Amino acid sequence: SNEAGTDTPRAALVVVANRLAVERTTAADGSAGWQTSPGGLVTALVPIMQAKDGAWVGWHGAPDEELEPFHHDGIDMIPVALSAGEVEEYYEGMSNATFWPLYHDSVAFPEFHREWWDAYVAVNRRFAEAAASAADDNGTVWVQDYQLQLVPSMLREMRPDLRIGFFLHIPFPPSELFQQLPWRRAVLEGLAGADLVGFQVPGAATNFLNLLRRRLGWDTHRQEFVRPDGSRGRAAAYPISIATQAFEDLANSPEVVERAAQIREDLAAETVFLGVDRLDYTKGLRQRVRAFGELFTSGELDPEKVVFVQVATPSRERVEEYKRLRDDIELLVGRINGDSGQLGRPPIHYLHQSFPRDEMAALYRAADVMVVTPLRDGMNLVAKEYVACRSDNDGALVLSEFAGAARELKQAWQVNPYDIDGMKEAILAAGRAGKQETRRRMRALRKQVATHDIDHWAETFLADLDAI
Ligand code: GDG
Repeated sequence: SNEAGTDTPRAALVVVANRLAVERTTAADGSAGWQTSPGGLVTALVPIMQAKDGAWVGWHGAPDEELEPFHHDGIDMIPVALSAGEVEEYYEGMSNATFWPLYHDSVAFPEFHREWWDAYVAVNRRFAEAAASAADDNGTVWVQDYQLQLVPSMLREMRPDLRIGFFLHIPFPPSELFQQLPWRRAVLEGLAGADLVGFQVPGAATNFLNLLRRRLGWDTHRQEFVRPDGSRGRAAAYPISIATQAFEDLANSPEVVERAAQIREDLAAETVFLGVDRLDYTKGLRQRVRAFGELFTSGELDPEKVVFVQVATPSRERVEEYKRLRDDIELLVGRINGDSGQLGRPPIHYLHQSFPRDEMAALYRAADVMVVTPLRDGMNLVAKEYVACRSDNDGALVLSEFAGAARELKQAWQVNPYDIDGMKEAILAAGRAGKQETRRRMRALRKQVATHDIDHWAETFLADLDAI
């Protein structure tokens, strides 16, 4: 049966995300095609969806283009069209210049624009409609992330038969910050349309439940909330993870082992520090680079023996704050290399590029110390990937307390990224730690990441949603 009366195939499990699970490819002969996206979420969900007759609703990445649903890799892909104006207002604006900074402790100033909000509502409705016509009777819909916070309640209204899950990949802020949002009520009601609202850490679920109680006057009882119509939902933490085994296997492949050795040879350093982040102001790059700059200038890190490699993957380059960040970082790095470098030996190797996964694995393998110091981060997968790649049990992790991952990766050298002196001490301590201590810590970290991988995350969430 198909209540919506469309030709779209009806799926038992529908995932709704800003982006579709595929990317465009161009073959050697110039013909266009699709390939499954390499990201962790897609990799984890594809087998589940193949087994469950799944459909994926998302934007295909090109503005002003309407596409028909198509089948790829055993999954029905349902493209949602966005106009160029909507990309600006719903995606770059409301999602990435309002929600993103607001939810990350307002480390950059969130902008509030009513036109952006209107576009956000309209686009969320379009995604909800697409999901409503894709889902089979009594099916399950799993909505992903901050771009689509209104979809759960919209969908609930359109299709009360559905089981609806929502997962927020980024932090959910304390009420003092959230309450700045002019559309706070709509967002809370939007999320609470889900039967299960998942967050990265328990504190985020608590923030959300507190807001439902104080702002909307709803009853809550532990993880449960009661909507005005008497129906109930749940909010809880499901810390996301990585395909641990796949990363480990990749890191142990002969090509990656060889490439890691080559990187060490090229860098010709006793100690290699590494940072890998999207170039984003939440990642604490300004503070991190400053800390390394001071360590190199003071000689506490010897620029003749130590290098710091920072991969800063290009990101959201049309958003103003990101342009500013890039300029700041490049000025800082240039200044430090100018002050402390020698011919052929810059202390900081800064790469504003993105690399294939095997190159990332080789870098992880080659680094003595991984430095992950976000000012605020929902989880941070880079920290987990580094751990997964160290089956040699070597390597030290410096990790911000303000990454969701800090709750699980307790044996890292944890730092407050706002405390530059504290960060410098931790960087030095991690760099100087003896093999025995490094290995003791790495073994414990590896145990955590091995037993809590992305399959565990997806299965736990879907099982809990199913049990509601
Ligand atoms: C959001 C939340 C949460 C980066 N550069 C390259 C590359 N990457 C890959 C990393 C990693 C991923 O991108 C980044 O994930 P993170 O978790 O570190 O950060 P966000 O992008 O901000 O992700 C975050 C996550 O969602 C999941 O819920 O953990 O808190 O902010 O996998 O390896 N990969 C390749 N080349 C690069 O140059 N191949």
